[in-house]
Amino acid sequence: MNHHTQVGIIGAGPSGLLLAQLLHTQGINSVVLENRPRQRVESRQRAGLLEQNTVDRLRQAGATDRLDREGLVHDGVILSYNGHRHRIDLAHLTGGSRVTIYAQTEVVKDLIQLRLHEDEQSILFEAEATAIDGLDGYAPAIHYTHQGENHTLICDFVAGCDGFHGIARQAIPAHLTTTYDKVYPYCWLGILAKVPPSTDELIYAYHDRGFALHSMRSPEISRLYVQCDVTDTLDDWPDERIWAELQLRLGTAGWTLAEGPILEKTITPMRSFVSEPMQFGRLFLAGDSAHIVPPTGAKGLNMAVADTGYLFDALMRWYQAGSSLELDAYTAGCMRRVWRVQEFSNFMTDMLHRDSTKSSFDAHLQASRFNQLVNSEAASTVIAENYVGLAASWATGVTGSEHGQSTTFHA
Ligand code: RFL
Ligand code: PHB
Repeated sequence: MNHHTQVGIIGAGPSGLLLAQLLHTQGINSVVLENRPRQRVESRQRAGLLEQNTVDRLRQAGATDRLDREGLVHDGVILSYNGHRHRIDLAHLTGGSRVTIYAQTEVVKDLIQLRLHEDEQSILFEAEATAIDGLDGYAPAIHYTHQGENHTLICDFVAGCDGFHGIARQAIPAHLTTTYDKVYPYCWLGILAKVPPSTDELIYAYHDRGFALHSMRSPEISRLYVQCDVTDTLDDWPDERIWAELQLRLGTAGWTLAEGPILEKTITPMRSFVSEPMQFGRLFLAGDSAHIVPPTGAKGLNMAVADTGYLFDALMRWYQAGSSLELDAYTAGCMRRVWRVQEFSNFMTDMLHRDSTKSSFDAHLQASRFNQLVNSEAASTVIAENYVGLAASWATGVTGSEHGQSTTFHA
């Protein structure tokens, strides 16, 4: 079957779903193709921290009713070095900016519910995009399989919101693409535990035994992570070992970590990745399909939302004013922010993890960064500004990445 929509969106992660909903608010129709079942998409444990920019975009999409009720607003964050804690007062250091703890699973559930409530055909689950063609013409096509049959979705534009393992990035000719990649020599083991958080604010801990993070999902559920080896499997980490390491790494005098039943465990590899350009003809990539960051800076979801917001604004300039200027400048506009966020995520990752491959000289430099943080408000301010999210001007500034190679978009 062939059918038509204005914007064909591959992937029902945060970027694809948010784009669909934002477009809907402006009367632009779209179809989201998602290869996984709805239940799977709604239950993948991932991000938990939203920048103010992200909350603002969700509000623009009309998707904040539950977030406003259930989101936990945090004014500060704690960094710990072998048990010595240093609080970064986000609100004070950034002139009032804060972050909100609200799980990606809930963002995704809210967006799916909103979209399907308005149009039940607007998201097709278990619909796998297999190829994209016609990107240099006026009517690109996404070929996909759904319920055992082949279909073609013809659209004005294709949004590649299909994550790191999707097909959209591959549709950009290899000779036009440059990729940058860094894989870290450690992983995160993440748990979801049925126990009230032992802290009001997130604790990121460097310890000589490795990194740990105390985050949360709600007043009843904690989310915690420990650094583990790249060769580790879940069998290497029985519950008792996880709690023992968390106690040691997060511990400080006069404080104990409450333990509870572990509901879920996963191991996540850590990588930094950028692919340029983020566009080719009428295809635009957003989110993890174009870039990955290690989770230490809590930026993946927030960058996905920032790209999506930028793409939405550019598409609206096209549909409402007939201007392709913003679409032409999409890669350059995104890359400026992408590289800043890459640097911040890499900095946080390097500062907070134990890396046995480092020279003792580099290990001393790493330790010295904590001393600077404790002694210099300016150093804490830099972290605070990046952590709460870059000002909108990073996304829309007049200069993009010097290395960006935006493909000219033809009307
Ligand atoms: P997603 O969420 O990967 O969604 C892509 C969707 O595309 C579908 N798909 C296809 N559909 C149809 N046809 C095909 N051929 C397809 N190929 C793929 C997939 O099934 C999927 O549903 O990408 P998106 O929308 O760009 O969103 C990115 C975010 O999910 C990601 O950056 C964050 O989760 C990263 N992240 C964090 N980000 C934050 O901002 N704050 C955090 O606190 C944070 N913590 C984390 C994280 C990621 C983690 N893991 C597991 C990688 C913590 C962890 C542990
Ligand atoms: C989370 O709550 O899952 C979380 C929070 C902060 C991070 C990474 C993950 O940096």
